[in-house]
Amino acid sequence: MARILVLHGPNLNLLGRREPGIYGRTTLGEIDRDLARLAAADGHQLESWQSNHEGELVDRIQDAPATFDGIIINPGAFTHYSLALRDALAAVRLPTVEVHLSNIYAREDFRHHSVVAPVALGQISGFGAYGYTLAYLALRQVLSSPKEGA
Ligand code: CA2
Repeated sequence: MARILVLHGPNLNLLGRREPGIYGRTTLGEIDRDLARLAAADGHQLESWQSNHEGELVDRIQDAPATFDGIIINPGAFTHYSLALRDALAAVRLPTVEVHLSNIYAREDFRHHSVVAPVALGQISGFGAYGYTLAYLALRQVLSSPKEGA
């Protein structure tokens, strides 16, 4: 049984209610519910959490190894500049998948760079809410593979 923490960064609580042309019509509640169902069907545990506050996200990442085996994170705008989030993810060393609803490389230049990507296993960008399902499948695969050297 794997335990997965899903973290959503700032403004993602507005999903489905504003800017549907960029971020789609699916609400964060719907994304979290679908992920929880997917994980439960596989016999895994999954908990989702959103915050608009950088320090709260850092706290959740720091606490994660006590309770979780891996992280799925959409850091929102923090993606592009939060060295605090990057350092926290690097420190805990849990397998992490970075998700973006939009294709950040097809948008403004300032969104083309992720400071989180180098400490993530990989990044999924541009598939809307389905990106979270893809991230879950990727993390499930990694967590079910035998550890090298074990
Ligand atoms: O595409 C993504 O998932 C982003 O992480 C979303 C962030 C943005 O700053 C990143 O560059 C890419 C913004 C999240 C804001 O979410 C909203 C949702 C609905 C209405 C307004 C904002």
